[in-house]
Amino acid sequence: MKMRTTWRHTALLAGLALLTAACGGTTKTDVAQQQSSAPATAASSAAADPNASLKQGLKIAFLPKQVNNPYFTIADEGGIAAAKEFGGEGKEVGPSDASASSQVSYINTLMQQKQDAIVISANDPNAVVPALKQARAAGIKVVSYDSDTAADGRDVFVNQASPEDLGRTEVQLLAEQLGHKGKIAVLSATPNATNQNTWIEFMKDELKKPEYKDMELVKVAYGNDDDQKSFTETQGLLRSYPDLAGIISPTTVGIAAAARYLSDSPYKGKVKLTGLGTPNQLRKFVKDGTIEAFELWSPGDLGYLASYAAAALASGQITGAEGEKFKAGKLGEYTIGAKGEVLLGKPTVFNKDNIDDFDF
Ligand code: RAM
Repeated sequence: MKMRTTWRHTALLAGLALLTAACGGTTKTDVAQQQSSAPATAASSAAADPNASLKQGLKIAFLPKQVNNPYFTIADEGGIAAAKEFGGEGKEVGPSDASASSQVSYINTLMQQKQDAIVISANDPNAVVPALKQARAAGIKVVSYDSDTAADGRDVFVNQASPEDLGRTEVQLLAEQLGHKGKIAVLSATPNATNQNTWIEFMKDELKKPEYKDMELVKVAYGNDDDQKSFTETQGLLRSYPDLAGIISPTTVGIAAAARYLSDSPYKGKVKLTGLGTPNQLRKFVKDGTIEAFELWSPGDLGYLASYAAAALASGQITGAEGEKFKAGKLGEYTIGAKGEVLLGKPTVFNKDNIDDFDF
């Protein structure tokens, strides 16, 4: 990744261009918006000691939705780098598929290993909860990042961006490219993914506004964060709806597969594609005209922030209650919002003018 100052500067400029209208001016210390509609987390009864220093030698395990996903590789590298900074030890473990129950056996193993904290992106908000509850009862702190668990599965949720902004801006990005007309589809991750499902709800809500009266969401398809399945689902969408005008794929796996399919088909440049992807995976599709614009946050910063949140919990600095503050190294200070949520910040919109400024 480029130097931090470059990232911040470019992200700011790019973000301003398209996000201003949709964003309510939140900052990283504002109350985080909820990703799921789960009830509030009961913060631990132990009192937080804001002056406690971070313990040395903390063992922090990252459990992504799946390990063979470049997005999570970057996020977890960020988290492991943070652990090194605070004198801890980070590692990534996880399944190769993003199915609902694939993470449970990993949680059990991490519990046996007496990790100090588990940082998890949940494939299913509920399937992981019984195992996580056991881990928490054994004194392990749990931070969800990227995709939340039900509230009783974790202490803190580190949310990458406001889900409302993400859902609405995805629709806005596509609508601009379509002249606000035509049939559209969503190519999502797994049917149970908390993050994608929350964003899709906001997309549907955005589409209710009068300016989208000539746009119709015809289908939500699921590529399961599997490259081949996402590719086949894209093919299927175009077969079922030959007059499809656009696709939103709010998953880095989905958008890369859809772009590959479209770029090699007569639909290239005609069927518009947007969503959430990494600049390195999508650069060639922006350059060849398959994609005009897409969004993402910094995955490395997400993992880094989640790692510091885990360390602050494991050191007794915070308990996950609203209003508590902790320091996240180079990212500065964060405040825990309602329902135990911490918000990383705003995503960046990438297009042909700025994509070469990013390397991740
Ligand atoms: C995929 C995963 C992840 C999501 C990104 C945008 O890598 O589904 O959860 O946040 O896409």
